[in-house]
Amino acid sequence: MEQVLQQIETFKKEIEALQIDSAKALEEYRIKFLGTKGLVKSLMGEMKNVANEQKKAFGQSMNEFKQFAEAKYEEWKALAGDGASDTAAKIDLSLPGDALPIGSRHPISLMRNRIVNIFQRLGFAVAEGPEIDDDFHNFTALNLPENHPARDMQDTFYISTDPAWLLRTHTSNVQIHEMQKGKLPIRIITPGRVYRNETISARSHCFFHQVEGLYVDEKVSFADLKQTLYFFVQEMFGKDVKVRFRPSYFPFTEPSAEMDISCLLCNGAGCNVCKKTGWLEILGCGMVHPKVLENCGIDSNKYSGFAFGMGIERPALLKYGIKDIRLFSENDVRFLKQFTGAV
Ligand code: 2NL
Repeated sequence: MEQVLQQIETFKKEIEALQIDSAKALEEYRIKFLGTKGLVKSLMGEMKNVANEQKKAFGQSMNEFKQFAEAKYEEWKALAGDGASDTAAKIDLSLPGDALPIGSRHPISLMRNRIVNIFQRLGFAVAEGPEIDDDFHNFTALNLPENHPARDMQDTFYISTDPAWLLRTHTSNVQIHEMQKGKLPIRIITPGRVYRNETISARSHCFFHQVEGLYVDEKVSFADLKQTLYFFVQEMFGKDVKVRFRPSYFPFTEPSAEMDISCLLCNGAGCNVCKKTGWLEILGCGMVHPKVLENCGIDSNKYSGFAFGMGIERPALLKYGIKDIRLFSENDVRFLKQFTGAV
């Protein structure tokens, strides 16, 4: 018994004298004294050799020693932070922290923000809505007839067919929701992700991004539409860019048009990007079909509106000289970090 008590005193002195200054030293200490094969455990094992009347006193000394050794361990561990640091007690808390590496915005976000910003300056508000929606908000309200090819399983991801819930194929569903609220006038821009059942390639993907716009008020005209989009193009691509409108067809607008800009790369002379035409198609637009207004409970005799829609991927490919649309969704850091600092 005496011998063991002396041992305890010796160990106490040893611990007092220790200089724990690294996570490694701390771990060595833990193993030596507190581990399953450590000294505390093995001294405890001496209990069986102690005379019965001394067991109580021995137990008390042992407990005290164990608590002392554990307290020391906790003290050092606290000094070393989470124990991963190698400097333990030497940490200088007054030093500035390590700067976090600055991330970069995704090129799709950059392009979306540029587009949205221009329309915000014209008084358009950003509206968002669900990526999963019902058949009415994605198709029926937009005057897409029951047998329209866009409704085909080949083109649309259905979550259920009866009733039909789907991944939206355009952000028009957001505009339908907004019109249903019945608060007029409406001047909104709806950026977001959309889904189509397409084979993934360098040029197309099964999800991509769109910005649509909608302006509904009394006496909104096609002239308003043209001037709004003309302003957008000048802000986006510069004052020298030329614009043309071509007649087109969408079930949800009448009349409908597509807007081209003079090719940014060859300035209209004809190159590979514009397929020798000198023009790039950038958006579709038109006057909101009266049936669409009525489907949303808006009086089409009193109100009219214009709408437009454009993809984000294509202008981003053009602006940043990217050759493969799949890079946008692979999240390869080597690709993404090239946009550090871009706005
Ligand atoms: C394109 C063409 C377009 C619209 C989208 C729209 C929305 C409502 C009512 C009427 Cl709620 N129209 N959106 C109109 C014309 C064209 O998108 O080529 N997009 C990439």
